[in-house]
Amino acid sequence: MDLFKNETPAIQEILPDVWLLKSIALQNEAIILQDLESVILRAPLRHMMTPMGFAMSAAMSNCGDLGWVSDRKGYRYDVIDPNSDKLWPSMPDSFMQVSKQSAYLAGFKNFVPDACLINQYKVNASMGLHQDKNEADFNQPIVSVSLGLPAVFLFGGLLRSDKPHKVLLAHGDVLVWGGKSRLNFHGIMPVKASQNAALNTHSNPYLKNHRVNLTFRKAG
Ligand code: MD6
Ligand code: FE
Repeated sequence: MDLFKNETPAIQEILPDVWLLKSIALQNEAIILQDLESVILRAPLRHMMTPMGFAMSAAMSNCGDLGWVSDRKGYRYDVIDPNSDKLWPSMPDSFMQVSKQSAYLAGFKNFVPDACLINQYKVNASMGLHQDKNEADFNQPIVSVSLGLPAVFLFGGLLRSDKPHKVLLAHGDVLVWGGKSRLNFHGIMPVKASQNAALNTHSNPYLKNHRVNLTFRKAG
């Protein structure tokens, strides 16, 4: 599969060791959306419980060898979907391709994800500031693909109290992040209903009302 045809996508290091690849996932959009639909048919989106006992605002699922789960016992990666007691769906080739290619372009030449967390946000859903630290090797980057409604990504520092930068993530954008930023706090501002039609480069009715984020990691 030729991901990039003749175009070189715009890649920018927007903050130290944080790369934004604008629109890169649009090149394989149709197959990514089709694969997303089949994954969530097999492992439906659900609102996981935080260790404190609150339902998370984003609905989640996973594919790949490992899935990120949260419940009263804490956060962890598990090979089993607790809702079905089966393995998570395998990682589709289109997901593998876009994540490896994006990591490669950001300088991570041997990134092979074993986990893809799927977050679905309805209007007003958000994600509080957190660190990603359940993974085994912090030298591996994280690759994050945004689909559907745009969102403001908050990118803070190593302390929860550090004032975050704001980054607009639109449909098809990929963020790759690692190195000295790997453990920085980050979150998602409440997602707004579509206002700027120019950011809706798709015609998918589901994506007009939802933001979906695919977060790829080498977790194990
Ligand atoms: C989201 N993403 O974009 C939530 N974490 O919906 C994350 O929490 C995240 O996008 C680490 C690296 C990239 C991310
Ligand atoms: Fe995160």
